Amino acid sequence: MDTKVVSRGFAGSLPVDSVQALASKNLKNIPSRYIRPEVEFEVVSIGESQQIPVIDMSKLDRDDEQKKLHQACKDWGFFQLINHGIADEVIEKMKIDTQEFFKLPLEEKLAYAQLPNEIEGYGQTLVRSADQKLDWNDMLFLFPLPVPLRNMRFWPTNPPSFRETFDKYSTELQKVTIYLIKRIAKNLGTDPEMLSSFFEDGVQAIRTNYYPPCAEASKVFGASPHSDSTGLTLLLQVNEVEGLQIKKDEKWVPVKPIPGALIVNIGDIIEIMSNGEYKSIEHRVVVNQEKERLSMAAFHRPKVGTEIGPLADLVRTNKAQYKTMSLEEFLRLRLSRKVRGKHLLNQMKL
Ligand SMILES: O=C(O)CCC(=O)C(=O)O
Repeated sequence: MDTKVVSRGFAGSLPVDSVQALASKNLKNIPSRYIRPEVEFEVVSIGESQQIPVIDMSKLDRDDEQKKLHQACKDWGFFQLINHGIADEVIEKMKIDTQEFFKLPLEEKLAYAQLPNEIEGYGQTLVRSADQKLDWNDMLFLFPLPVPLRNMRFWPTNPPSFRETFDKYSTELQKVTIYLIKRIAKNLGTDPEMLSSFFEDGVQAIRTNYYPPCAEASKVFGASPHSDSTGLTLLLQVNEVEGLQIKKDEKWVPVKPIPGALIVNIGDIIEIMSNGEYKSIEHRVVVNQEKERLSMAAFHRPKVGTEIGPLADLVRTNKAQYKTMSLEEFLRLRLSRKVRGKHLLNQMKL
């Protein structure tokens, strides 16, 4: 497999300081590169009624739950998934090992640091220029699937169980993804086996985010507003501290984590393949003044060689709304600039 296709060789990031190390200095005023005044001024919804839908995976063989899934994908692009079938022990162990990794001294974490021209490893997301504003976040970015793509150089060996835990967790997420993709295909009126075949042996990337507490929390982003260039993203809130907000009707809606649930969102690739019926929603992360927050975002993309474009079944009577291009071209476009809102989808529109 050509590993360059997914990350390597064209996705470099300029090295910047660890945010965790910066936060440990307890500075009253943080460096101006992190200050984003717009965070404070945009409207955040406070209504309890505006909460993302909850989908029960164990009931998806029933028509009513299947319809609920359709509405969730259409109206929200986000839902919380309960009864997903991943054993509590697998999730709990993943949470513990992740927290243990970020507790290691900086020098130990730096053994897994990103290399020039690669996004994999411990570091920050796509820093392209010396004056680019920065997110208040450190991350560990790995490609667990397909297996030949793994670069074990970046997989922590401390805590000692990390690799095994991560391998199990990634395999379980892949199974959930395939199941959901089939259910989504059914709702879209396309062949579930055909759509899921793109995602079997698909490219899975897991980004583990560490957001330290921040003295000027109301002025920074943990993650700048963006949509995901994936098919589906499955997010685990590792320590259940709130921070994720999604854009709905021009307001930011905070997502209240449900213990044990996974947060699922439609990515740009499913928006394109569904010819716009489902939407990939912009989201962002705000940080906390006192508490650290950890999350794991698992991005599921089709396998290398898949054409990214509206599915033929869905454009028989409707005009195609998006261009078609290879996954490789699509990812080059994605990685060619810093993450900003829905700019990638806008470039794909016809
Ligand atoms: O931390 C979160 O809740 C979301 C993270 C996210 O959007 C990302 O890693 O792309």
